[in-house]
Amino acid sequence: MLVGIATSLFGVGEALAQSTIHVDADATGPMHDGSSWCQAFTELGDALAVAVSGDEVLVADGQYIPDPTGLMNSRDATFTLVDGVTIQGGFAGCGAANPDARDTRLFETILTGDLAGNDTPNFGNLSDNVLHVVTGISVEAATMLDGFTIASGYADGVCCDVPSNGGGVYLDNANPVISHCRFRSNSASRGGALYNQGGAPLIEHCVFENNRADSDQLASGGAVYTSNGNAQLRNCLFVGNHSGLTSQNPLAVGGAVTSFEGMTTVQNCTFTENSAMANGGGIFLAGTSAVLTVTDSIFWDNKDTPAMVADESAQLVALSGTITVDYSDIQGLTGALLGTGNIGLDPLFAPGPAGCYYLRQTAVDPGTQSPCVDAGSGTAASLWMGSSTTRSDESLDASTVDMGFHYPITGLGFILGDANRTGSVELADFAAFQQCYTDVGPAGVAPCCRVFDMDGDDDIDLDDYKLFEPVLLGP
Ligand SMILES: [Ca+2]
Ligand SMILES: [Ca+2]
Ligand SMILES: [Ca+2]
Ligand SMILES: [Ca+2]
Repeated sequence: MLVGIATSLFGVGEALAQSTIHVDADATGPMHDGSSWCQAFTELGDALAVAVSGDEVLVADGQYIPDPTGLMNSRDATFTLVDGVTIQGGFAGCGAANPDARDTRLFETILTGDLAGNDTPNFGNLSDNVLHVVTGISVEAATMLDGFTIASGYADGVCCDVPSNGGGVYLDNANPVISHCRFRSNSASRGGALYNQGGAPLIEHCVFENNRADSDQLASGGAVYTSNGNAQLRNCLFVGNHSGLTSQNPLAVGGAVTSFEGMTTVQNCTFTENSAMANGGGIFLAGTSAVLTVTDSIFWDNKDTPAMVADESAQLVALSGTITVDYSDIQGLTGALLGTGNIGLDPLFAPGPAGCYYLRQTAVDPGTQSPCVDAGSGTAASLWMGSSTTRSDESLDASTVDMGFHYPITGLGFILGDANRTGSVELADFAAFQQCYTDVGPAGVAPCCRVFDMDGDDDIDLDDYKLFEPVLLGP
């Protein structure tokens, strides 16, 4: 009897408090009301349809596609953020020993705009893809999207209406937190991965890789385009994003980011291998009252016209407006940007458990230490970087903050030669070794090839192969 009373009281309390709504593509049911991992909704859209402010939506690994049912144009399908609702991906879900276990790498949760499931590498077969994978309109700061891969949005409208902006995420006067997300293979005319109109989103701990702006003559912001807003970019990695890949887009600007009017704040971000056909391979700023504030960041090997050169203006440039940059590493630094604590030295990227853009450190690697270590504007702890790392052995950033993107702690360990980070060296790694071996030249070794510099002498040659082969074949 006492047990019965306790249960019913608990039930009442639960009904009044916030709800936790589960989503799992593999939920076994038989009910699918979101109440547990195996009774989860199998579609994210169904959970968002019933979520109200204060609810949390938890999503298990797998792939989720916006539902086009009932729409005149299937490409208008999108996941719409709900004000005050947090949406978190990366859970193990139904059937796992611990369904609440969370690891955004191990349990990758993908929101994709590829309705027909027919995309090919290098942006092939996009004509069926949704315009925006995620849409956020007028949501406030308690709204959160955390721990997802967002891929294959295609906002291919003609400049400059809504369908041309933000293939991955489209924000209109919205202030959400978007964190621990990975944006890849999204494209648009402006803001391939994310477009912000007038809002103040906080975008942190995100990786933007291989997104592009290219759909019309005025392509801009391969990864992010922010217009008349107050966007904060904190601890994000921008790598391999492009604005205008071909001569069809001769005016394309902002390989990684375009900031038009408003204020944009960039802290502890790394921009590398981004490019724009016209100006600003890293960041392009425009608008008479535009303000860009950059601290503790790295701009290296971003390129723009006339000859795809990685000089200072290819890293970040203002057509109009004001750039303030301090404690940052900028390739080709001329002094024209003024500021305090800036350097223009090779950041010496190093491979590690979760990627290619850690920093070389003498504590791990007997070679030269990256000039970006301990070169930032304050302590790591005071700048929200104290629980992440730039070191391949995953020691937390201590004392003065290091410049650039910080990786999360994975606990995976790291072995030289494991280019695809499976935890072992196998044939797939050998294929990558071959590509890196032929890649060697006067320009040096690409950051992701450094995983094969087995002897640590800054090249990939036969000496490295002699050390790689036994790891591949075993003793
Ligand atoms: Ca497709
Ligand atoms: Ca430090
Ligand atoms: Ca491997
Ligand atoms: Ca070597």
